[in-house]
Amino acid sequence: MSSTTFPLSEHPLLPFGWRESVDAAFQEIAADGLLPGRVARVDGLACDVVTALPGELTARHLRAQPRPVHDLDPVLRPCTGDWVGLDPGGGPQPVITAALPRTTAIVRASSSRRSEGQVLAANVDVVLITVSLAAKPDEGRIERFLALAWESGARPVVVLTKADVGYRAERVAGIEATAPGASVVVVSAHTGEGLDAVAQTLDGGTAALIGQSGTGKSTLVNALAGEPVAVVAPTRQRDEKGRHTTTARELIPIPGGVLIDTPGLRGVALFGSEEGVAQTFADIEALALECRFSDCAHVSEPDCAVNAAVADGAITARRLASYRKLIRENERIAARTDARLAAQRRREWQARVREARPPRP
Ligand SMILES: Nc1nc2c(ncn2[C@@H]2O[C@H](COP(=O)(O)OP(=O)(O)O)[C@@H](O)[C@H]2O)c(=O)[nH]1
Ligand SMILES: [Mg+2]
Ligand SMILES: [Zn+2]
Repeated sequence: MSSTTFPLSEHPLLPFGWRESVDAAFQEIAADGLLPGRVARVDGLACDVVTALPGELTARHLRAQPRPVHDLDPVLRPCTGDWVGLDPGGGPQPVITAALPRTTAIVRASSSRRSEGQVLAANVDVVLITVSLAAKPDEGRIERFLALAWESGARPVVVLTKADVGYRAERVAGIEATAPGASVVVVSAHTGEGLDAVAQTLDGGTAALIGQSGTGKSTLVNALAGEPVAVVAPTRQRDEKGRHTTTARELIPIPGGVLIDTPGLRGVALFGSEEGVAQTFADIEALALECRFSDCAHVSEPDCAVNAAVADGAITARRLASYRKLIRENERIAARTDARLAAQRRREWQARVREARPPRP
């Protein structure tokens, strides 16, 4: 079976994000007789994959021929949201032997081995960053999530949850100021407020939810799906240190798009996000162009436009400190070859995808 078996408008994977660009990209690997699918969850070396066949397949992945896409770099292993080609005939279990180049990827430093990257989700159009209004917002953490989101290549949207218990106009305004260029949506899964606005940001595409655990991601997924989907049925896994952790990631079709729920993240360490940090702090970067010295560090230089903005209250001292901190963090990561290589590869994929895109009619 190949992707050409179905007309685009009737493809069984439409609810999972199948679209013209995916269809076109699969034409190439369909020639090898591979079954197209999308990774719905990863559990060690096993991946749950949705395909045109009914139900979910559990497939293995390996360093495979003819397209050796998955080598030992964890960033290149299949992750939720990947479009893959399965060899259905290679034994008792289908094997993932190819993957489409990713259009976007949310990559953080692996929590236990900071020198490795970990992809939280791939091929997402939107990153929904959930922040609970029921607690005092941690702006530095929001900026960190935003840097990760901008770096992924997807559109960040800050979703302020639990408006029914925590709405405060000044809280919302404060968060808007930390997220220039991103949309900010206020929701309550309990009252239904803002759900349509969140759904509209998907524009028919795929959105990954990231945010601290307890901020209401799974509740939001259920509310958007309109039914309790089994998103919080965590699979028991061992992490790299052998401890049991609960991790579950799922690809969930909703009316008007696809959601990827990710496990709650206690923290996010950046993994090569220079661009992402620059976009997160676009306000500071724009001001820096007005500094007298082009290499101004915005500390005590004369005619520093950034410090002038801090002095007159346009930028908070906290935000400037956060900007500096994330830049330093990136510099430390950039000093490590493996992270540099991974960033390089990510750029290469993105370039390949851009080249592969069919010209617009
Ligand atoms: N009041 C209120 N509580 C919510 C809302 N959304 C989620 N919660 C509660 O917040 C807690 C964590 O929600 P959950 O969806 O598991 O968060 P996750 O860890 O981000 O997936 C649960 O007790 C929910 O009932 C909301 O809109 N309003
Ligand atoms: Mg959850
Ligand atoms: Zn300056």
